Amino acid sequence: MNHASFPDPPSRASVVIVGGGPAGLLLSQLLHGEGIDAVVLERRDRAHVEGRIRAGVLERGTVQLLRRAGVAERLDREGLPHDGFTLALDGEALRVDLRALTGAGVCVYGQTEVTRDLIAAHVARGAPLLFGAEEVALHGLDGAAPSVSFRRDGVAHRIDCDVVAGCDGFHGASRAAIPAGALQLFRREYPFGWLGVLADVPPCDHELIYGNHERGFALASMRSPTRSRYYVQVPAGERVEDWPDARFWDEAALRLGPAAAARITRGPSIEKSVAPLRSFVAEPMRHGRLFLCGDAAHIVPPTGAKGLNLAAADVAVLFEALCAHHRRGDESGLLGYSDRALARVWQAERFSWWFTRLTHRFPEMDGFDRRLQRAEVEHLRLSEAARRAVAESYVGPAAP
Ligand code: FAS
Ligand code: PHB
Repeated sequence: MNHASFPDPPSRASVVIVGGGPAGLLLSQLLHGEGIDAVVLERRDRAHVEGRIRAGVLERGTVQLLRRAGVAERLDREGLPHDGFTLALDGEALRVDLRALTGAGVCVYGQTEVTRDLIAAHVARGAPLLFGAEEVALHGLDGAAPSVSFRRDGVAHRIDCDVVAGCDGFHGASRAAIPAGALQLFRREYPFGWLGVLADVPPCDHELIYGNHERGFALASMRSPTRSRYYVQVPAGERVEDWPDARFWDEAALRLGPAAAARITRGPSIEKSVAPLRSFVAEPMRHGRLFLCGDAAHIVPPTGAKGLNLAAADVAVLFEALCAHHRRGDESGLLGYSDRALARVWQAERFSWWFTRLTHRFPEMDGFDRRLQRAEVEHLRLSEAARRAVAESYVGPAAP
């Protein structure tokens, strides 16, 4: 295992963070910046975590939090400021001018890069980020002395702590450690997924294009002026093997409309995968001394580019609460964490569901539904107030 860069597990820490994705890494980086000892337990190895291709759009609040965490130098250098995006319904383009409507834009900078920047900061600080942590189990969550056990390179470990942050994603161990009767689960499974392609070709536009076509949704995004990220909606359970590059490019071009299609540069995919779409919320986001953050507590369809940003918003609230608790023994932030985080979560669930309904083809949709989608886009074209409402949801709230 590539543990050379990281210290051995301590026997005690103020905070044990389960999961070394963006939520766990960002929370750890912020806590260490305040002198609060946190340990991150990550199941996979560093190469796997740094190789994941996920989100691409950062809200202003997320950028500000990354700056506060001291990991925004490359982001400020390489991130792409975007002042708008285009909706293309059957090829007819409508630009939503985020900057004019809200005074803010978004930043295009891959989650992969955010993760790499956070890991590099942990290495530089010598902070305990333990890859290869297997069989993670949470204990004593209902009491005042929780602990987390795990195995690493065949050796059993246990860390006593004050608080456990469950940042281990939708399939992690944290939410599973909460007794079923203590949680209310709310969910929507969508009958489709996103087939994503990453290719070292220039983007077809300087901003994102969300395409709604009779055949389904497509998205033209990017990672840099020389690296593009495209998605097409595919039926749930679709196999990547059934989508050779040529078929993908043909379908993306068709769905994005002739104007965008004429500007698409095709090239070999360097990553190709299918992500399932779901909406999911677990309430409350706290159980005793366990606090759920990010995908461990909620999932949104990626249409509204909210997943990563919601994780960062949870981290901001939990970090503030942990600082108050650590410094002054003030528990109010921890007691109020779930309600405060869920208020933001449900706003993101609402927008992501609405944007997905507007831009995707649902199997049960008939001619009436299609006309409603068209009327909704026309309403956006005619109403600045309607465009402003969409723009405000897309750019997210200013950091507190
Ligand atoms: P993550 O899932 O990123 O991280 C959880 C970490 O916990 C992982 O590193 C995992 O290895 C680890 N872990 C899991 N179980 C563990 C255990 N038992 N013990 C220890 N560690 C454990 N969002 C967007 O905004 N736009 C997108 O385009 C987009 N595309 C996505 C594509 C896919 C395939 C997926 C799955 C998600 C996508 N998302 C997208 C959402 C995504 O970006 C998440 O919102 C974001 O990764 C949330 O970060 P975390 O909460 O840290 O969870
Ligand atoms: C991406 O670039 O991966 C991306 C951008 C915007 C979205 C979803 C994904 O809404």
